[in-house]
Amino acid sequence: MSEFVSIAVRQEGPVGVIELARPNVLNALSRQMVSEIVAAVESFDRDEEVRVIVLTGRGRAFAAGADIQEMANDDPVRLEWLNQFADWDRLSLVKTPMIAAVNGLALGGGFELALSCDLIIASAAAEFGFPEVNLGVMPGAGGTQRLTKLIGPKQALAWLWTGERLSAKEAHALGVVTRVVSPELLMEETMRLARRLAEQPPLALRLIKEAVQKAVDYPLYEGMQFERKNFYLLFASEDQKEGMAAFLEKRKPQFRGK
Ligand code: CO8
Repeated sequence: MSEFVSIAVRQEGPVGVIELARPNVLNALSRQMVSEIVAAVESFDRDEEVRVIVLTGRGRAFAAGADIQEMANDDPVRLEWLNQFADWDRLSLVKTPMIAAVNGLALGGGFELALSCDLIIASAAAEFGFPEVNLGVMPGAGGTQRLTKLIGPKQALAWLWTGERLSAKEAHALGVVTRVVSPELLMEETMRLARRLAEQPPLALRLIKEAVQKAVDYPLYEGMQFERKNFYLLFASEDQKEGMAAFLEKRKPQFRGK
């Protein structure tokens, strides 16, 4: 994956790591960078060896939002033809568990990128916010929607209207951040969690992710039906046989994603 210029990609055993690597502009998300992130994520997603994907940022930011330099002269017609959000939509289709390891500022599109991940592990030094309003615009990659579904309209509006940055601790208290860790332990703790998830049965993780995502969008009854179908489906897997046999034989299961 050496064709990338704005990200660095590596694989550590079953964990695919994508590092945003334009630290001199606080990892501002140029369109090329977003395309590269999505390409790297999709490539990991289709690799059976990769069980978890971790996204992080180099330097003092996770990402300080869309690249304002690139966006400043846009107009609606150009934006329509660019159709840049199609890239973001593809992130929602990724089945592999994704963890954002937020090392510093996660602003605007950077916050939206973190919200597109399934879990957010934040350094205690990280800050989260939507400063778009200060530029006379608003979030465009799901910020108003994902944040509101997570924390409700009253909290979301106050955050989005003021453009204020909240600490990792405050974001955790609101339920946006999964866990806060000290800055020097961020990658260690994230990789520990990633490796732990990589030992879990991958098909079950994927179907649980799908069902939890439906819980956000579906009414309860439809969500329950969806959950049930996925529950039945897992009984077609070898991992279900292995998991239950291992329990009965009092040994550790070996899951293979089959
Ligand atoms: N775009 C372009 N360049 C940026 C960005 C950005 N978002 N953020 C920082 N930079 C650059 C700065 O211009 C500066 O470059 P240079 O050294 O060449 O002048 C360098 O990064 C370092 O930044 P600062 O000197 O400003 O560092 P400070 O510590 O003084 O300030 C801040 C840090 C407060 C984060 C400040 O840089 C800032 O306010 N940045 C802009 C944050 C922002 O408004 N983000 C929202 C952008 S809009 C958006 O995200 C819309 C999302 C919609 C869809 C997403 C599509 C990808």
